[in-house]
Amino acid sequence: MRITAARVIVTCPDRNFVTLKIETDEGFTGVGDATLNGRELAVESYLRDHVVPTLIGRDPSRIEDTWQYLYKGAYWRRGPVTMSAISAVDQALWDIKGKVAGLPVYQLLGGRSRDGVTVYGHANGETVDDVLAEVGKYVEMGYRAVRIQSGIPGLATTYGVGKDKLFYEPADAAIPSEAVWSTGRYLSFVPSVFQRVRDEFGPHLRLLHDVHHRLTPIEAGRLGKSLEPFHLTWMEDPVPAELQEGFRLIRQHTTTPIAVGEVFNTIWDCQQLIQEQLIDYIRATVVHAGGITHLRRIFDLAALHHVRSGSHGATDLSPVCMSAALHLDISIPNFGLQEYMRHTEATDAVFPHGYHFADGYLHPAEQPGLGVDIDEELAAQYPYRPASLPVNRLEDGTVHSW
Ligand code: CS2
Ligand code: MG
Repeated sequence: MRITAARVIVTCPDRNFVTLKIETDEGFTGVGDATLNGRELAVESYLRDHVVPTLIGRDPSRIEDTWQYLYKGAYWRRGPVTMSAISAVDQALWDIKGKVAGLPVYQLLGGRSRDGVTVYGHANGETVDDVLAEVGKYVEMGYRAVRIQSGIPGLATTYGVGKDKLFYEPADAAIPSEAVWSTGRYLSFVPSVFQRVRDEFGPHLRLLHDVHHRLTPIEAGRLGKSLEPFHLTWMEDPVPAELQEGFRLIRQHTTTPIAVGEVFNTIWDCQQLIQEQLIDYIRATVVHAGGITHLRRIFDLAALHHVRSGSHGATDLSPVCMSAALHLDISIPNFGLQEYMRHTEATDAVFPHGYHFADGYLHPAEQPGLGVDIDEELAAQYPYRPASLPVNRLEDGTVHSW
């Protein structure tokens, strides 16, 4: 079998997505997500101008070889643009392999290790009362784990607290909007939010919180310690992770579990964090971390060191990525949690998929391959719209987030 064509499709059904579709001479096709929030067209160009020409004529069954060719062959290794492009090819080749075998991809990865993929949703609101009402809705829908984000008194906006609820989208303007941040106001307020949530929902609902890289290690240690009475499942992205050893300081001060990795794109971004057991959950995901082939390598390393998976699953990761993520989630031994922010109806229509939510779990598609596709005619009705993630400043105007 040979690859005969590959197309990069950019579409904006309520938000931008970049998708690679590969065709073969035997009629099998595969899809891969290549969306990089706010930098979509950079990946589109990388794929169209530099990757697609090298795919034509290639044997689609050679997944590992193609991964190594694109990674080592480029000379310029790593980085989110490169790794998202490689990931899209990798996903599409796994999709084709599954279709050729007549099996869902999770069967090629060793089969099920569990019955369903436990997911968490996002309860966020401007006030604690709004947050409590949102948590109630998620509990009603059957969720077993909920991420809690609240507006902070004295701050006009807070990243992670959107106007929309189920479909919250942080990329909001062509030129980035700017928000003001105060670590002092944040640290003194957050514990009271979790106190109210535990008071109302009891000890068993799993609770999570995302710090969005806003703190230093010692500040994160203080936050983790102040949240210990509310036994969170995890405190996410407490500090930026370029300096992996920074996490040692957090670990010395708190038993609140730590999750990190949504911006990671290779195993080298987290090898120290994992090997020194400085984190509890690794949040890298298929689209930004080199596809199923490379993410499985990260999860295998994590399994040796008591670290579980907790893949990123915000709305900027398309249903193609979610499909691929679920095949990994259901099969690996050290699965932890999967983030699940629901896509809008328009997005779901452009990407028909076979996975479904029931009783707090996502269930992977049972069709051969990834079990997801792109409706190209419908996609063409939603042209690209520039949108960027916001920039954060301290009250004195300093650009923040370390
Ligand atoms: C967040 C995301 O889902 C999360 O954990 O951190 O909102 C993230 O900021 C966006 O996906 C960035 O594209
Ligand atoms: Mg996050």
